Amino acid sequence: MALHDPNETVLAHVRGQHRLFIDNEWHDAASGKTFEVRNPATGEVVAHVAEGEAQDIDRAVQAARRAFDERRWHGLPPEKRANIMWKLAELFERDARTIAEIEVIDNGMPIAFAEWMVGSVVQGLKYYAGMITKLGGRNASPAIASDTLKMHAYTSVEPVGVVGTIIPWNGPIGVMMIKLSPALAAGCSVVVKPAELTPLSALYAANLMVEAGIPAGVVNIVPGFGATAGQALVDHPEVDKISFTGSTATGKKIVQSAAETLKRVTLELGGKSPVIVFDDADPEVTIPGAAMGIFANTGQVCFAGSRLFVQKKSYDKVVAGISDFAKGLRIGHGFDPANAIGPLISEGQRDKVSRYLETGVQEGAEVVTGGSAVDSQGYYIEPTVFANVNADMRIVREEIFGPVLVATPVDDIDDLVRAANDTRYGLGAGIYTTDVNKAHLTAARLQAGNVWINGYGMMHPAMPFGGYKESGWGRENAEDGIRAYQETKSVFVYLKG
Ligand code: TXE
Repeated sequence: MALHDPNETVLAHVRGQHRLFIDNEWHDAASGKTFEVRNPATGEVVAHVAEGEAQDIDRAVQAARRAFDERRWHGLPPEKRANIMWKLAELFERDARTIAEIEVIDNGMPIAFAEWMVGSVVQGLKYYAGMITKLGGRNASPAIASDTLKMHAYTSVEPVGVVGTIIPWNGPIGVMMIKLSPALAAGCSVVVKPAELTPLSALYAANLMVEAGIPAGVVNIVPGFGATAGQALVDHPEVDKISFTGSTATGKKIVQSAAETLKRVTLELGGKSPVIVFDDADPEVTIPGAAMGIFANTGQVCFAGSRLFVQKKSYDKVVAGISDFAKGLRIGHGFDPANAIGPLISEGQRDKVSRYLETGVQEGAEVVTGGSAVDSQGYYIEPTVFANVNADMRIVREEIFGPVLVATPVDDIDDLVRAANDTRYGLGAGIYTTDVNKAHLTAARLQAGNVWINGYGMMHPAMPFGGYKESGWGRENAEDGIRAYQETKSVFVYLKG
């Protein structure tokens, strides 16, 4: 099969030297160590990247601290910062194809998915660039007075300081920028720790930060492993805030460590999101919506709709429809636009998902379609639908993070809601119905930070994104998103007389 050749810029970047980006300069790791990065579509090593550890994280944090204390970024007039962020958005737009192709090589995702993700980065940067000139505090109106005391009081909203962001591998540039855009708009300095499996797009973006005119030390990027680089960032006393996206287990560890210095923490964690289909749902909307709700990005999406609940009358038809849809999805390299399902990120993740497929069968679930890894050098797994499951099975309770859907027939709205909420997670939920009344009543009862009706996974910078329960703390995007990178100060002025 002839594949599209990546453009020259992509090849030059991937094959180039990958060092740590600190204070707008490139550095080797203090230890001199590097680590390998593989293309999950082929299993080949495509790059070697400097491996940051505690000493490098310290260097980056000190650079971020200096930039913050010297007010290099938040001391600039808001219009100037807005212009720089807008320019950064335009640079992402200019290089969108290049960044998308880097993601295909590094993460394995289909090119269309990568392009959508870079588009959402541009949208988010422009949204927050626009917000910078509208930020401000408020007055206690018009003056606070009692018989004995008169005063004027106001709040000022300030950047929280130095932010450490820890990024997963499933949407590398998208997740990095959903954190960086509001952090920059708030005026913070940032140290980014990309995922060890996918550091390449972040390092490409570093050049765009310099080109846009972001001052030295405001954005620093230190690739490395979680237990060393990530943990050092969480432990560092000069870091004021940690923003993390990743597994719930690591999120809990981060909270425990961050408690030592009482850092502010935002967490976007795992999910086992339900998708509810009522008898009156429109199949033309429901089948592709529910199928791509789980199979997009090979199921490696925090809000993947992995548990399907269908009202009994429609159950067989909907499960058969989604299974047929799954069979029609072409599996293969992300550069071929005909392929809808890319590889999983790593051999380890492929093996983990394979084990879940075996567990499902052992637990007594029925494989309706898929069920196996694909015999290939890349880390591919067939889109899989399990039926005949019950609420206690591991494949129903645990986040698999692969293209695996579990389907359950359910009676009425009360059962649907009860079953949907029967999880420790609460990130996303889908509802398919043509009855607008039922749609809103159900949405109100679901314990999830994001509810999608007659579609799945829509996101927008103006809409807060985050989870209930063990899916996280706080929200990204919108005004909630920037609040995560701000402190509020109350200022009181005594008025004599
Ligand atoms: O995740 P981790 P992993 C789930 C998914 C996957 C599983 C394991 O089920 O199979 O997690 O993946 C950094 N201090 N999700 O091991 O550990 C790490 O270097 C500070 C779902 O990749 O959460 C990486 O940059 N940082 C999830 C980031 O955390 C630490 C997306 C994520 O890695 C650290 C990813 C530590 N002690 C995985 N340990 C989603 N819901 O979106 C690790 N890291």
